[in-house]
Amino acid sequence: MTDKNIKEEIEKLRDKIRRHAHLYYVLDKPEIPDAQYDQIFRELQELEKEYPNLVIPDSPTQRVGGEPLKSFKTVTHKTSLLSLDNAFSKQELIDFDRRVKEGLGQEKIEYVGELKIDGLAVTLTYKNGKFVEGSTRGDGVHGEDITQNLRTINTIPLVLNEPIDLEVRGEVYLPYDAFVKINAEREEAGDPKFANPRNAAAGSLRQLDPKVTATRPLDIFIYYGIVPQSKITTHSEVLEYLKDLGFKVNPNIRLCNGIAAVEKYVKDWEEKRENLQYEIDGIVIKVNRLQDQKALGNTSRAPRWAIAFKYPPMQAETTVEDITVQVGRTGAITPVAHLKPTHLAGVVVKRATLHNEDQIKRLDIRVGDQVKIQRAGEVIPEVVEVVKGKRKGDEKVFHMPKRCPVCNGEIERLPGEAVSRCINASCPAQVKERIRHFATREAMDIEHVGPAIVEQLVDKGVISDVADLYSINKETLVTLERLAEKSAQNIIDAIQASKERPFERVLYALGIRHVGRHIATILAQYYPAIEKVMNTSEDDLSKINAIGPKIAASITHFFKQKGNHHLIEKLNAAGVTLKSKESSGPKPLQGKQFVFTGGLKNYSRPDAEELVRGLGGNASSSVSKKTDYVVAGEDPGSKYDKAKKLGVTILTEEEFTKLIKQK
Ligand code: 1X8
Repeated sequence: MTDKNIKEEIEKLRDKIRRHAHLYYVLDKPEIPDAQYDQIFRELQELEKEYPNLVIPDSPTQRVGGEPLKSFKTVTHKTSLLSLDNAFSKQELIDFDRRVKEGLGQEKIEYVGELKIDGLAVTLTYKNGKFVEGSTRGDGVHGEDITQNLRTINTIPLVLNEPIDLEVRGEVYLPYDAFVKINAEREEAGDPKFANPRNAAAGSLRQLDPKVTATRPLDIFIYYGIVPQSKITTHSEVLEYLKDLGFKVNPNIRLCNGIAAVEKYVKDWEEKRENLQYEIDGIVIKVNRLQDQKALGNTSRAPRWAIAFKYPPMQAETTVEDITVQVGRTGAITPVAHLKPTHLAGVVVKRATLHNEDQIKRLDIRVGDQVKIQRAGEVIPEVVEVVKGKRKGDEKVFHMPKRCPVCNGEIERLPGEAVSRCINASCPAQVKERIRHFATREAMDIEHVGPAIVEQLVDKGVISDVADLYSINKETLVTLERLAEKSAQNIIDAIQASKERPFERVLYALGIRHVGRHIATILAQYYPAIEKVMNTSEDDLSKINAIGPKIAASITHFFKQKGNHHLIEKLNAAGVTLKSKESSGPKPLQGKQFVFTGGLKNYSRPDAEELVRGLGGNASSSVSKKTDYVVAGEDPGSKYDKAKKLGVTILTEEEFTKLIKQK
């Protein structure tokens, strides 16, 4: 092939991929099987690998690219992104309609009704049909440049069907199923869960590393465009045109002739919204004719030609069929309501947390009650109210058990605490939860050792603590239900491999209350061996900025227990890593000059400087050409500007943590 032919071949593949990606992601109507699409995609990747000079940024293979950013650039929006006025009642809708009619001197107005997506507003700029910049709404005047992250969203076209200049606005969101999955992973990893899909989407868009964003299946609906098309006279035509250009526009749009039709649309979606695969918090109503929009204009905050009707939080009514308690890893007893299955916000709900004893008393929740449940952002819905009018009289008052339902051990509730706990550390429920936690990916990462295996091993008395894992043999494993010899060997190998996990993982895996991964990492930095952690005092621990009194007390409490001393001995005998790897040879930050500026969240200034010195580096207070790194915390001062001027590498606190963790 000649170079020209190859270039043509590559462009043909790109066009083909764009077309099928649009069919698949935007229209949800694929014409070819996934495998075939993957095949074409790989073909392009291979050609581009062979001819790297022909790679262009708009190629479908180049969505995830670029290095992690140090921070987001601020951009000034060409036209401000206004917010919307809200309406909370039918009357407020009628008032809006009256203002519009008076403003325009018309009898009846044609409106467009659209769903109000509960996500993050963004604006996308295209030049000559190419996506060149995307930013957050910010305060409406200034936003953050998140182009790299937006490029990873498959429903945002990198190239439009026409080579035009254009600005569009839309809402980035995370579908429920992706949200549920991400939170399950985070829970397993010991990372804090996102409270709702909106926060998860925001967190994903604010990643400095686009590779992380690319792992989150974010999506977008485009709802507004400033288009260079003189023939278009209405907003609904704008939306059609945006669709033709390749954008994803929400399909649930309705033309409403007059405010009564709008009311109907609002009412219809109040019920139907529960079946959507994404969260909406209301309806947006817009005057359809662009000329009318222009005539009405804006107030300083919001357009006069549009309004947002806000729905109340999503609730459902169902019956409490039973109340049971769950025993967690630390013995915490959580009452759970078992519900008659009901749809709420896109998922079938069968359980709701009742939090604790006091909450049940406060709301007077009884078995058999008709209750209102609400998913106010939380993943697990909660009971918010009992429908007392529907009581028949045979509902049963719930009493917290006096003894643990699993081990029959004593349950204790300390004064001032809301939580009751089973105080028997060898309670099988706790034991199982602790072992499960120990084996999770983010802890000791023991593949194949999931909840079902742990359940069997504990029930059969093969293991009763995490250290016992290391003495399991294959013969015992093959006696377990549904376990072939090959799988048994895999489990043994995975357990053995986990002995090599770094010390901070082990600290996290022990399951000390309030010690998540982050705290475990900090602990391992300050106390590079298990004896050091065991022998420290609450006072000493509290001197570390990230460790508050609650965490410090929990750590010392854990290591005061005889059983835990014994556990550590067993882990040690098994050969599990119980100290940080000695750095051999020159220290990893030898000779590096650090300057800290601004407030750090997880370290005091002296702590951070001490960490740097421990790794062979140096910390000083002023920036010069000799400075290697400036670590910029919150509200950095003039040192930050100076570093920028001198071209010194600037790190965020997160990047600093990453850097010292790598070393
Ligand atoms: C915000 C939103 C709008 C629409 C949907 N979801 C939103 N979150 C829409 O127009 N369909 S408009 C809007 C705004 O102008 N602030």
